[in-house]
Amino acid sequence: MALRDFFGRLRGGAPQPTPETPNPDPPAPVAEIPPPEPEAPPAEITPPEAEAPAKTGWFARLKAGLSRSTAKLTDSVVSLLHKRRLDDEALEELEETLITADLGVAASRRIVEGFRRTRFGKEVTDEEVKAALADEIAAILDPVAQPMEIIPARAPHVVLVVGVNGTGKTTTIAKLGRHYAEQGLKIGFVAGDTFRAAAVEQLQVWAGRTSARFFAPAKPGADAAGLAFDALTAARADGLDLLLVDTAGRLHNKSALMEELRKIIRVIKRVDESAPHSVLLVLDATTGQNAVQQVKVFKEMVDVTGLAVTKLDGSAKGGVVVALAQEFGLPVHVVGVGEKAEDLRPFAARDFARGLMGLD
Ligand SMILES: Nc1nc2c(ncn2[C@@H]2O[C@H](COP(=O)(O)OP(=O)(O)O)[C@@H](O)[C@H]2O)c(=O)[nH]1
Ligand SMILES: [Mg+2]
Repeated sequence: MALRDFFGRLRGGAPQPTPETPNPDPPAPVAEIPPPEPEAPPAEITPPEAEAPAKTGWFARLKAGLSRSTAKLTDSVVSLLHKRRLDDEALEELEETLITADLGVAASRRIVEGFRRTRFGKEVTDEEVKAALADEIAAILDPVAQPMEIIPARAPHVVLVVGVNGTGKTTTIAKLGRHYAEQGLKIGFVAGDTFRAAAVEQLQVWAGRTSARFFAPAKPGADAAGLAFDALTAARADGLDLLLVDTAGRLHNKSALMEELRKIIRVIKRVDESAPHSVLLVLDATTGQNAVQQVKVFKEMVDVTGLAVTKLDGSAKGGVVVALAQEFGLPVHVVGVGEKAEDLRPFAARDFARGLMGLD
């Protein structure tokens, strides 16, 4: 029986879900993975109306979260095209504006070509511009808006979570874990970022709240691969459904990180040849184009199966999700618009595109 839920498809052996829930060369130092550039603090987020239906509440939150990106994008596009005929010059300026809003060269070109085909020589109203942009963006996002498929019958389904430090790996593990625990799955967290004591403690706190089994390193800096091996062995013996494995985001250089991640995968495969079943790369939207660079770097290291994009609430660079979709075509499973567990949500192309353009 296939059971669909918010975050993805749970297949086979899911224990009673709630009824309603439907480029760089290898030796380059890791320092070359651009670190997040912190932006100014995010605008205040209005919490969803308690009475409002879930979808409306969530959409309002997404829209509020994207408001800084929306302002950056729509203000410039609207002032650019206001009462102006869509001629070659206007379209060229539109392309530049979209690139500036982090949509990337390829996606910006594609969007402008769409405008050229359908609206060349016409004068368009501000609302038409926004709606048309939202449609073009949704068309780019649609193929990548795919839920993460969790198959509890794999006992456990193993998700390896990778990404640069500070992007939100540990928080995302905690939020995903809580969600699936609520679906009735037996969860385990593996604190594979063994060098940072704070990272281990952070995950332990979440494990306590979630009633997840927690697998900690024997001592700080203990071998992450050994930990993953022991954790998966125990998880199989205990009949866990889902094992979420945290990893370090930065070692002293890129080849060390690659070696570590590959070693974790190698030893996991000794316990279950089909694992890891998902390799989730977590990206921080506030880093804009650096996120694009991070995908390139991590794709060279491991077989990334999908993306989570966090901190859309704090970013004016949410347009980068469009660049990621166009450039890599990797599934975007979930997006984060805040620090609370309910702020991690499945990625929906049309909602995101309309939210980004400030439309309802
Ligand atoms: N505003 C906001 N903060 C987030 C989001 N996701 C994670 N964070 C915060 O980002 C910081 C780094 O997250 P963490 O999970 O420790 O990153 P890690 O180093 O990749 O494990 C923490 O303070 C999180 O609370 C999000 O979607 N929105
Ligand atoms: Mg962490």
